[in-house]
Amino acid sequence: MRTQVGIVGAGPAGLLLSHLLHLHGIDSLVLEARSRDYVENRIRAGVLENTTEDLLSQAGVGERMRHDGIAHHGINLRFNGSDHRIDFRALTDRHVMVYSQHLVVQDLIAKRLGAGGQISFEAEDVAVHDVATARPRITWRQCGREQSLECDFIAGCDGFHGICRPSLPDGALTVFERDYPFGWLGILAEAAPSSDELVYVNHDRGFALLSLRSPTVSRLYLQCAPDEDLQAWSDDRIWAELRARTSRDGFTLNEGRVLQKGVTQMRSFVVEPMQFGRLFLLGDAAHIVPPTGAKGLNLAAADVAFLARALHAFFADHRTDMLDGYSATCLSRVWKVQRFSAWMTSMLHRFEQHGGFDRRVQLAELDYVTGSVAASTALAENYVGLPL
Ligand code: RFL
Ligand code: PHB
Repeated sequence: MRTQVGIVGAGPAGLLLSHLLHLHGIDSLVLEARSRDYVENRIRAGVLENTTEDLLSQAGVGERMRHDGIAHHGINLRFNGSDHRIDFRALTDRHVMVYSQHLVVQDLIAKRLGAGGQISFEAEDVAVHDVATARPRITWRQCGREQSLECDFIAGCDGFHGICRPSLPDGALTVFERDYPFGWLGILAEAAPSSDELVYVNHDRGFALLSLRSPTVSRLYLQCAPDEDLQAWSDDRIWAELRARTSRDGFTLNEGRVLQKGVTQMRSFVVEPMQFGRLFLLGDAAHIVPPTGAKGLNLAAADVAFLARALHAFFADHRTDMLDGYSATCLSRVWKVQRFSAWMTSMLHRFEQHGGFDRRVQLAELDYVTGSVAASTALAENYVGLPL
């Protein structure tokens, strides 16, 4: 088999890349380890930058998002028992869109399959070969049969635990990382959102986040130990902790049936460069941000936009300059987003090692960010998304 771009991974990065390439008349084949049902129902991100929303709309996959998504024109930072709103509309004239990642994935799969695109789900033992040559290959097993795909380029869109990054030779990549001494315990609950907009809470007991998925479903998070044992968290204990951390005069937390719970590790991670020979890394395969800035999916979409443009320049005009610049172009955005995500994380979480001095500096930072137009604008323009 042969295609122009072999794509490993049918997460948002791989699917969006396949779709944008199709719009440029470039062939691709997507190989995904999991089933279609699994990837279409994997609950993850919920906040799309204005930049990502525009990208999806311009690519013709924004119809359901525009109908069912909820535009948010601000967020609230809650500390010392009161709310401080960051008004995106007033500060940037832009907004974010609350629309679940799994719906983005469903929309992209429907679009690709509808246009005759090829996605091989449940591909086993995917491996990449000869990436330093002009004829890279991908092999895998499908329903017990060995398969091989020759391509011009390979896009590694297989997430943090994928095979593309680890297949590169030792020393090809430099890793930059930071682990955090906490995780997030997240729940999806059948409860109307307690607030119209997201609330990020800094509390002496630890961080909490009130988010939502729809007018009847809330998404809520609590800072916890990185290796927190979910068994120790009954639904009652989760609600009691959420009530304690989010309390504010006049605020009532809406509670309901817990539909799903899980613990997420917090990590900042980047590899440089994001390319080796004819293998390009995109999204979580190349970088991870802690979720506090709601950036992971958005950063993946930005990588895709850059690579799609570069591949178009290559196939349409034989230009290699944009492919050569892919890693540097992406990394300049990646590091700004890393900075923002690490900053939001350090401003909002409880750090065990903090003494009274550090805690007061943290509260002063929140007070400054919410009190200064310059500082709130800096938060707002990063949250709604820096221009591509
Ligand atoms: P994905 O989504 O991990 O997709 C990778 C795909 O590759 C497949 N795969 C393989 N396929 C073939 N062969 C192999 N050997 C393979 N190994 C893996 C996987 O099955 C999968 O289908 O990476 P991608 O496309 O780069 O997308 C990244 C985003 O998924 C991620 O950054 C976000 O979900 C992060 N994130 C958030 N991002 C936001 O922008 N806004 C948010 O509000 C937000 N909230 C979150 C988040 C991530 C979370 N978790 C669970 C990590 C909240 C949470 C709790
Ligand atoms: C979510 O709704 O899942 C969500 C929202 C904002 C974040 C992270 C996750 O910063």
